[in-house]
Amino acid sequence: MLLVLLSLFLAAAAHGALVYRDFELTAQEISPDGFKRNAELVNGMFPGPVLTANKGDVIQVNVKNRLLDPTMDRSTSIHWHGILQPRNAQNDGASFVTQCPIAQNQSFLYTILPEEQTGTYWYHSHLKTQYVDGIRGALVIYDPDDPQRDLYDVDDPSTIVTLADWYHESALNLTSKFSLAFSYAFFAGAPEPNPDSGLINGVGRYTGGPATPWARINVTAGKRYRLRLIGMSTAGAFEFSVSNHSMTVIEADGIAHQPYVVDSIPVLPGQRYSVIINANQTIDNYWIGAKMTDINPGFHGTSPTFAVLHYDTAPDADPTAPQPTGLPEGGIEFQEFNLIPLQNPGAPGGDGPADHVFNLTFGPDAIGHPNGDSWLINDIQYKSPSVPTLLNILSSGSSGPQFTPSEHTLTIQPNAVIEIILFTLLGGAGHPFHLHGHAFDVVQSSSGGPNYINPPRRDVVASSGTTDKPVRIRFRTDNAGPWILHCHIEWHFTAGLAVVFAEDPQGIKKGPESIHPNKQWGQLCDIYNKLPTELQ
Ligand SMILES: *[C@@H]1O[C@H](CO)[C@@H](O)[C@H](O)[C@H]1NC(C)=O
Ligand SMILES: *[C@@H]1O[C@H](CO)[C@@H](O)[C@H](O)[C@H]1NC(C)=O
Ligand SMILES: *[C@@H]1O[C@H](CO)[C@@H](O)[C@H](O)[C@H]1NC(C)=O
Ligand SMILES: *[C@@H]1O[C@H](CO)[C@@H](O)[C@H](O)[C@H]1NC(C)=O
Ligand SMILES: *[C@@H]1O[C@H](CO)[C@@H](O)[C@H](O)[C@H]1NC(C)=O
Ligand SMILES: *[C@@H]1O[C@H](CO)[C@@H](O)[C@H](O)[C@H]1NC(C)=O
Ligand SMILES: [Cu+2]
Repeated sequence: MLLVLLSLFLAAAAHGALVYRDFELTAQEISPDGFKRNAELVNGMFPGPVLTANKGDVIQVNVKNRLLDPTMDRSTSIHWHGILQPRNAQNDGASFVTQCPIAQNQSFLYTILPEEQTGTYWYHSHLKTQYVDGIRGALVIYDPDDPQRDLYDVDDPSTIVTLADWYHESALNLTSKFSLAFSYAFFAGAPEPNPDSGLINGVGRYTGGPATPWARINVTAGKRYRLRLIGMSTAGAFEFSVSNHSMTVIEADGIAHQPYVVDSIPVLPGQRYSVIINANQTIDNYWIGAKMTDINPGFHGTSPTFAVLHYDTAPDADPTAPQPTGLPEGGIEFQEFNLIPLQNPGAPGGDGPADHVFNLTFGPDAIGHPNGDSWLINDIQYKSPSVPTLLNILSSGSSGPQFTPSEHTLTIQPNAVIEIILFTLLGGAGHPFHLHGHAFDVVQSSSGGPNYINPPRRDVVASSGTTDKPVRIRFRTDNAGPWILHCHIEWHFTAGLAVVFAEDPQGIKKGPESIHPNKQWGQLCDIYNKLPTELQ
């Protein structure tokens, strides 16, 4: 224990600072789109406070659970999305995978070790659908020696652009409504809750609602801005563009990529991009557009989601030009497959066969199945175990951990090339699959491939599956821990669209990669398991 602490502080001393923050979670009334509702907030804010650090820093966040509103989840856990957490899975924050939830009135100190990672990340509750109700915010790790620094002039918290969807009722309220109304297809088929609005930097409007002032991003003519786009929505996908300004993409999901000029870019739940905007147009106000759509065929259409790019000395007003509706005419549409990683490109295993291939076929179990209310992967609906996967592994005997069929946990060995095929008979637009513990190479995406030489590298991929072009991703097992792979549409995730990879269970228990949770972590389950059901 002492040793772990000591090495932590030595690590901080050797590389950077110790960044400490208090996150107090409370339920409070807010009205980001003009509609008042109770939401679950970090330090009273939506989005939560921006968490920034520099490369090499150690981040500690003390999460204090003061969630008292009975119409929302009152336990919690926080995931640091995209941070790989080597030898530190106990701080990944995924409920029932790497920890038991933090009970009401309890606190938990997360120690996050980004080590060499830099770029754009975010944090959010990882308990059921809780982040639908709030608890989400930006996490940015700046690189003082960014190899692409000469491409932009400004990169600070004012250039962070969060894209979120928003509902006028709590996730639990929506869940009960939808399961009553659609007994055959709770969140599995078309009927699932649609967001009421899209929010840019926590501000938006809903159809028929008041004219809430749009968020503004201020620029000075002649400067180049690194906008850090963060898709922190729960179902809605955004098509992002800035009128009269092209964008140069230089980062996807924390990984630097070669500059790629586009005019609009889709940002799905969980995805992030850095795009450079050159403020070289006539001094004026310009629309920032983020058309929100959803994969759901029952979705009520698009939602008007805008912000204003305001040049210094231009009037303090909205643009007078028409609002953009997506890709401008003749513009270049982003294609994921054109992204090339800046450093060490190339898929693990090259064009040779992977050591293990997992063919994950997914789809809803709904129509025609009277009890179907689920999403399945290879015919299994993921259900959280009562003993978190990490605790199960750490407390297992010499014969290794046992997993029940519904915790759909696949064991993978260290130093192997893993390929995952994400396949759905549904086709259509994408389900954004996110893997914890690894960034992966997208050797085949819906827009092209295969490419083993320099495919895009990221941590959320849209699996728009057609029969001949399923998405294929690859990673090398160099990070012992239990890592969940799940759809980032929260309604799908809670309905079972997930699997867990138990990576190197032996290595988790002993050896140089082993994981040593502290006493506070060890007490989480004891406290949580004693809670009355309605507080769990
Ligand atoms: C948490 O504290 C509140 C008062 O602040 C109390 O009403 C509630 O019962 C407490 N919850 C638990 C689980 O102890
Ligand atoms: C949930 O529904 C209840 C009952 O209609 C209502 O009182 C409450 O305000 C709702 N809560 C939220 C956050 O939507
Ligand atoms: C942008 O500039 C205006 C003044 O034109 C100021 O009122 C506003 O607070 C600024 N917004 C941000 C996000 O800095
Ligand atoms: C912005 O682009 C539109 C459409 O191409 C054009 O009509 C308009 O003049 C441009 N605005 C400015 C200020 O350049
Ligand atoms: C503005 O900047 C963009 C991106 O750097 C560039 O392609 C374009 O030519 C510039 N336009 C003007 C009018 O300087
Ligand atoms: C993956 O599984 C699906 C459904 O069983 C099957 O149609 C497909 O051919 C499989 N793909 C590969 C590459 O094995
Ligand atoms: Cu999905």
